Amino acid sequence: MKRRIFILAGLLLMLALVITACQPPAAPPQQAASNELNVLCTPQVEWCEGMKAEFEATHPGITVNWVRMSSGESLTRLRNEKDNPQFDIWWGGPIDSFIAATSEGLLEQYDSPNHANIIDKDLMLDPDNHWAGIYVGSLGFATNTEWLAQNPDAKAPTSWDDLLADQLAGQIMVAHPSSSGTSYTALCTILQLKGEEAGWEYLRKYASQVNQFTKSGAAPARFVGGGEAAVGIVFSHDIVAQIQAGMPLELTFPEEGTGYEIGGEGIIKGAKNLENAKLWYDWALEPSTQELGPKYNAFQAPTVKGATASMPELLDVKLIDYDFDWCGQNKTAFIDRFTNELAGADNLKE
Ligand code: S7P
Repeated sequence: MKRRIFILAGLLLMLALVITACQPPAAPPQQAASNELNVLCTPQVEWCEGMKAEFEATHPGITVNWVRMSSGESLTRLRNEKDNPQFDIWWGGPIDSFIAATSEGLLEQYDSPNHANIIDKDLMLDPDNHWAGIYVGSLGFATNTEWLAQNPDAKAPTSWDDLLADQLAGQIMVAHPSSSGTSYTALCTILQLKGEEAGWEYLRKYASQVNQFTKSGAAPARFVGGGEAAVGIVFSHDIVAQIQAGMPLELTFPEEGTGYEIGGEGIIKGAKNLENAKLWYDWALEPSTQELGPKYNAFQAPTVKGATASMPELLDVKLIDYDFDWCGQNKTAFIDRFTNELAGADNLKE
């Protein structure tokens, strides 16, 4: 009897061993879903704040922390934090900087299902899915109308060459291209319109007309509106925002053609809250999200089908065939040349 029990116990043990061996390997311990998202936000503070609130309303479990930084500052920050990224997603600012960031390995690839919404994928989507376009805006000139009234022989500029007039010596305000994507868009526009050699010659004269280089691209519209200079070079939607806020400004465009931006977004390589970053990225490519801009005084045109532009006339001007890839790949070299040969930027350092 004892022997039979012994054999039966042995068989049961063997059976248990066989069953265990056939089990699939145990799943790794589940990571707790993160409830945070750190956004590097490059547009205006009001829009960043609004987008935080809108996203949190759509995703109640996630808290968005954001910091507003100009494009050049953002790029420097991402380079410095490459081994320990503090941001999960970069939202806004011209794609020239996203192209530069991609070539430096700072952005994660993400094939969003909402890429299908994009109007023009050749123009507005990185072929390797490191960034996508989320808005479009054109460069314009903001002229103080009180200054125009006090200078009856002057007129609001309608050409890049008008900026070099003696009357505007020390009266131009623009951001520095090392910190600002707006200003870099202007620099690269000039190089494309005039060709490199004549472009750098023009930029030397242009830099000498400048009253002050600001850190942020939209700031000159406020300063010019406040009478600190006569003309600012700013994205037209930022000029409109200041006009709507009551600033005495006239918006004009250069007749020979103006540059434009595609504002981008991209997930930071090594993002600690990757799944939440993907949620934001997808959400930013929804038509309803892109129609939120005007609620926060942002009048850029959308990049996705089904979203209506609030001010389509801002793109209904002569635009140059802006080469984003060329401007993105040469960003560091062009900015170094501008800073070393034409205008230092020490006063803009933190
Ligand atoms: O205000 C919105 C906006 O003009 O800001 C971005 C701008 O380039 C960021 O500022 P910086 O020039 O200081 O980098 C634009 O992408 C956006 O349209």
